[in-house]
Amino acid sequence: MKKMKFNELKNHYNEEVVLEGFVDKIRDLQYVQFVILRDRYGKVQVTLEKDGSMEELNKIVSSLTIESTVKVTGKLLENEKVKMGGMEVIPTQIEVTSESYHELPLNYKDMNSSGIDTRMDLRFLDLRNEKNQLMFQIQSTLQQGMREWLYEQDFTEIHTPKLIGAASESGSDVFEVQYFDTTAYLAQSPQFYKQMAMSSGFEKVFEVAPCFRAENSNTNRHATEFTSFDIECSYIDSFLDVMDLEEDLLIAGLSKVKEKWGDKIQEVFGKEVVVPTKPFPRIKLQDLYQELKNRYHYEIPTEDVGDMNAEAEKLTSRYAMEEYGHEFIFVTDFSAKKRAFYHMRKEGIPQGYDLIWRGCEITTGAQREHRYDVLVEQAKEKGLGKDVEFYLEFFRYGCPPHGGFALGVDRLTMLLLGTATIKETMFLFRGPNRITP
Ligand code: AMO
Repeated sequence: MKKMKFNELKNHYNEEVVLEGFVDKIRDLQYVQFVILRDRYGKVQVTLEKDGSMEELNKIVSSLTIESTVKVTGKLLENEKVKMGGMEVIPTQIEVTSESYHELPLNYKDMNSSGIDTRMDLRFLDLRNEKNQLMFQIQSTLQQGMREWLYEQDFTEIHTPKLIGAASESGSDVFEVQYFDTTAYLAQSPQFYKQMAMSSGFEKVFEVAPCFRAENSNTNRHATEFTSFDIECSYIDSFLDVMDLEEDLLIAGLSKVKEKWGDKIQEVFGKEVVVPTKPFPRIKLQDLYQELKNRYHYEIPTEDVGDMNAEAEKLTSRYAMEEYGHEFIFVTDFSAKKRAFYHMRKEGIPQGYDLIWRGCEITTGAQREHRYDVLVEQAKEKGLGKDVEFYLEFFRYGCPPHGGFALGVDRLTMLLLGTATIKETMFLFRGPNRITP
């Protein structure tokens, strides 16, 4: 007898089926018992008459508790009167495979009944919520779409170490860990190693992996550990090639999501999945400042000059929609002071960009400085010494011109589905005040 998922049942009326799932609801009435089972695909009703023909099973159901898991064998019947999919199962066997002993500490079916922190504490239950389950299926599809596209373009998926001997982005914001009798650090990004792959002649690589940031920021978009979708490729002519590549990658990911989940996202999250058109609008930072000033009377505060901040990002998206009817916009020509030392510069201007989507930065990308002497100077200028010595070696024996970018997967999901915080779109959130469960 075949074990079936609940979305396959429609083709098996009048057959014996085996179903496994959680007990979602029980109605124990005078003459009949109903048990609603739930698996990740849906719900199905199990119906038991109390006419003496199945007393043993009636007893099992009488002592059954909500959220236990069961294995039910029985006959699947079509029954128009049953609201739940017009079908029911008449059981011949019920086996309780795991008993839920206690009243649930979280009403996971109603997300508004608990605060976000309680939900995070009890995330294993919170994730039983249908909307949450859907969120991770969608995130998975998004990554599948992007991965498939990269494989088609002949990219190699790599895995770089997360335990490293020196800071990988900047000296600050790095977690130290004791490593035998020395100190190691958690990788802030795979930046140096994906560039190493270019020096090694890999030409096109990507990695989907955790990044660790010791930033004490409690915003809706920051986590201390997040998943980064990192890309690097060789023999580019300029950072414009990197931007073109990112456009195609996002179009591939969002097309896949729209095709599979577009209607469901609209229904459950009230968000339209818009597959963007190429090219995405592009604007230089100084021109953007001018637009924000003229249109919205916004002036970038002194400490952020040469860079963006959360408010500027929000207004930038508004500008992109009003001016171009586009959800995405690339911002280029940041100040060298505000950008990493490994960005190539032309006449002092970093050859890189940020990509803004729905009011939030989702990517930093750039052409990298691959000329050893120049790179050494730029590292020195940022006060980086010993920490980057191993990295600088990558550029001494020939290294193709190259560039790349990183997309935050959790942030992307947050913006795609319009959740209030990144905590909701992470399997388990990690922040300054949370490293459990
Ligand atoms: P950057 O630091 O801008 O660039 O990070 C790239 C993208 O990762 C996401 N991100 C975050 N998501 C959640 N919580 C955080 N604390 C967090 N920090 C960053 C964002 C961001 O745009 N090495 C470069 C990339 C490159 O040049 O290839 C880097 O790490 O979506």
